[in-house]
Amino acid sequence: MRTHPLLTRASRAAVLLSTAALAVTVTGCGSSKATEPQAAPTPTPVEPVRIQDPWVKASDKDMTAAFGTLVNDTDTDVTITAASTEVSPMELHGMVMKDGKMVMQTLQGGLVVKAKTSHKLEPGSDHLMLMKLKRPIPAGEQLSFTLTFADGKTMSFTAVAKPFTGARESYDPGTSPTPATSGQPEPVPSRT
Ligand SMILES: [Cu+2]
Repeated sequence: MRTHPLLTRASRAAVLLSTAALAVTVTGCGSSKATEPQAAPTPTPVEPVRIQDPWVKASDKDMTAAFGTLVNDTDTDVTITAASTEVSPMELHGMVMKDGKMVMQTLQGGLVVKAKTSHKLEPGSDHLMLMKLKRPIPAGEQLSFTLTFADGKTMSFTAVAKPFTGARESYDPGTSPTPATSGQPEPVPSRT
């Protein structure tokens, strides 16, 4: 059986045509999909509070504190409910007058930074307390801290350790100062 040359050519053309049509359809579809903007979420991190000049009191004792100026640029009060760092459990402390002297005390209800104001954390005033240091904090060391806010958001910052000899606050309520545990160096994790 012989195929008619004309028919063969015609059918081949038809095949070519349909292939071309298919190709056009495919590219058309693909390109339309590609150009469609997939509205990439551009997160604009609005930190409720920023901290200026953060620093930690260098310490060879088992307690120390972190300071700095908390700045709230927003229109709403911001409450810091917790602070954390890897070398110590932390508390939010304020100073109260007790029996004629200033003692530090846990801030009940957190540390509030009022709207459009700055709140100074400094020796003798509110501070971020490091309660039981695992190791001494030498001057010059950089420590990372994380603040947690009432809405669950967090903010991290790095503070440098500075020598500071003033403001030897005593801690209320009557926690007996525990002598720094000696001779138990933490195992240093080796990074290979
Ligand atoms: Cu304190």
